[in-house]
Amino acid sequence: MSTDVSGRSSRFGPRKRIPKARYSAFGLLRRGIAGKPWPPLWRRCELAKSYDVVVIGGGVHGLALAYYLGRNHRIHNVAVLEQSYIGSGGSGRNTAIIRSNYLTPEGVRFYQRSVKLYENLAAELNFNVMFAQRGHLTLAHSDASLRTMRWRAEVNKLIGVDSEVIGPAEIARLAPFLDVSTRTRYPILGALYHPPGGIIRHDAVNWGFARGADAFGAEIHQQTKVQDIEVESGRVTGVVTNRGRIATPIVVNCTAGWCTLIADMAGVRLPISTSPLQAAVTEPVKFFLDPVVVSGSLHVYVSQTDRGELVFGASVDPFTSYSTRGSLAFTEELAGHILELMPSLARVRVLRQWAGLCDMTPDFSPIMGPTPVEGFYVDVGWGTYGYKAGPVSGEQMAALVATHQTPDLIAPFGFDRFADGRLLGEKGAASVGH
Ligand code: PYC
Repeated sequence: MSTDVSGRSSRFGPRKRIPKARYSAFGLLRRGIAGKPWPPLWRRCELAKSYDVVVIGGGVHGLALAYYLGRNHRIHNVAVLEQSYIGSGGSGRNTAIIRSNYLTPEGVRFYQRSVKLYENLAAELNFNVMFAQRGHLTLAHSDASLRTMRWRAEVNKLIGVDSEVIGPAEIARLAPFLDVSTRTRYPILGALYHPPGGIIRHDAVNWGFARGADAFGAEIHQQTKVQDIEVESGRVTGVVTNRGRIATPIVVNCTAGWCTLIADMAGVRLPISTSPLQAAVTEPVKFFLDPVVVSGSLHVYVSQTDRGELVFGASVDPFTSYSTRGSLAFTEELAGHILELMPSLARVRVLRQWAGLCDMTPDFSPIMGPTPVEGFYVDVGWGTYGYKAGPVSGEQMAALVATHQTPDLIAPFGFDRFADGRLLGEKGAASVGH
């Protein structure tokens, strides 16, 4: 008899897969001619009385975890609980940038694996996630930031991640609309160029993982809010939701924005504070910007979608809040900084702005792994980096849940590092200053 994740009775059977309609040009043609609609991506299920694993949070992390539990470990009796609709939190609010040009060796290795998984994700999930590896430029406007770029480039290269420091002439070749003259208030001295970086269609990633997780048996429960986590004699026994109680030996907190509130329910206090991060999108314009452009000193980043819209972001708001509303102060400041970089955008109109919530840790690195409460795991504290890590954290957390062994790739990010003083400072790899 095989053992289950709690090491008790076995309910994990052989690999199980619910057949899904295959997406292809031929399939599209066939259904178009026959007038046959595509089936729903995932099932709607009644909430069961118990699950082997309960994942809290229906964003890319929770959905990827459910997918890899089924795909890699044959753990199918899984519920993903989402208080709203899937991808309604950070997974649908981020600016969709993917990269692995981090500062610490631990961070670079981890995100390197994530980029690899993202590269193959469309084929893996049979879902077009539109990953466009158009390159990523982090501009340096001072000697100090140029020094950090060189440091990042060296760490990246040692680990096998393609990054190098380039000068203004090469920057102008890659992004001709940037003002690389020395007449500006913050002249561009150089940049960290990271060719594998790019942008992705974040909703497609969420839906693709949801469909994949469903195919491996996981149940996705939207509009299901966790109200309490039951702990007896130091171990998890169940979860109370607005739709009833669930018995389970394993709960994984994959939430962003609400991660401290969920952890508090299990009696685990996280060293995290939550702040909004705002973003905006313009009307579509003719395609002119290939790479993602980031300026830490000017606190902006910009990319152009395949449809031509410019997507902008800035640093996190300088206060803690759960608000996801945009503010005029953000738009004004953003516009001022963008025009310093690309004066020709002066007449482009902003269509929409919004905010997501970022859970900031003291060292700007996430917290992944077990907690002092047996059966209660966390995959939280992603700050402004969460979306880049969706597939890899799902894959690695699934291995941890299934084997009770912390995989090497995530071992440095454990909850215990704060007590042990093993911080992993990734502030220098943030897109913008904080
Ligand atoms: O780390 O690349 C990044 C990023 C962009 C927006 C938020 N984080």
